[in-house]
Amino acid sequence: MQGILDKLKNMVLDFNIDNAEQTAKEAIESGVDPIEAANALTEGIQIVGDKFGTGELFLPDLVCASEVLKKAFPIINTEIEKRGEKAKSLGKVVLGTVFGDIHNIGKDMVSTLLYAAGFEVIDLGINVKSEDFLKAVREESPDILAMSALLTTTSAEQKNVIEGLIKAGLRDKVKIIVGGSPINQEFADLIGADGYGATAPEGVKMVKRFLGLK
Ligand code: B12
Repeated sequence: MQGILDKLKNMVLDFNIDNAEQTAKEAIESGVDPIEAANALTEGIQIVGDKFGTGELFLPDLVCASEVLKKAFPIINTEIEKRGEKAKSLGKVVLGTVFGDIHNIGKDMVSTLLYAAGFEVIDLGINVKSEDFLKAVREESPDILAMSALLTTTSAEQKNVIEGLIKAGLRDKVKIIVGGSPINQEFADLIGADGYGATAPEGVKMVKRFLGLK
């Protein structure tokens, strides 16, 4: 199994867009745990992101690596969903990446794992304006609002949304969880979120805890 996991990670590091779908299918056919497969892809993109951060790689490299993920993740996510428990809805989650931010891969992983765990997920997508989060909370009455932000600049948008909910008298109607690479527990506390998850599985655990589920 380690061989196919390394192959997934290396295809991100090698920007191997052409083989991405085929390798993802191969991984699924090999019987590997699809969550481990997703983690292998994540490890690869994190290395690329770090190298971009240190100036060793450039924006086109980031774009190519994310193209690999865009092709491989839907195949892996479909398998995670297939293996999930979809019998009944355990609760409703509204989810999105905040305004100004187009990173969707981590947000999609949170969405997939929540869905596979049995939650109804209303995914508002990327670059979601504060008013659209508010509208969804008002109209959908979710149990949980989950926000993702990958840029230091856009993480402040999570605070705007929470302030908007307070002003609209909706804050107490929903539990709010936040995540994304620049976020930590301290930031979550500072902006008045109810929880912070460093990973998608942590997010699922937190949602279950908030709803009194095991
Ligand atoms: C891929 C990528 C891109 C792709 C995005 C493609 C896409 N469709 O998403 C592209 C090339 C488009 C891109 C663009 C940019 N990017 Co970019 N990108 C990345 C990269 C390499 C990986 C992100 C990713 O997908 N990771 C894999 C997923 C699975 O991980 P994740 O998103 O962190 O999610 C996990 C957890 O954080 C958590 N999680 C995420 N959200 C949530 C939400 C909740 C509620 C919970 C509980 C958990 C949770 O669960 C996930 C899985 O366990 C990161 C590097 C990094 N280390 O994050 C840089 C990075 C985020 N990008 C960065 C930058 C600077 C940019 C640009 C500004 C570059 C530019 N000059 O144009 C633009 C901004 C565009 C915009 N307006 O949003 C910086 C941000 C620096 C900062 N702190 O502000 C980073 C950190 C790179 C770096 N080291 O400098 N990027």
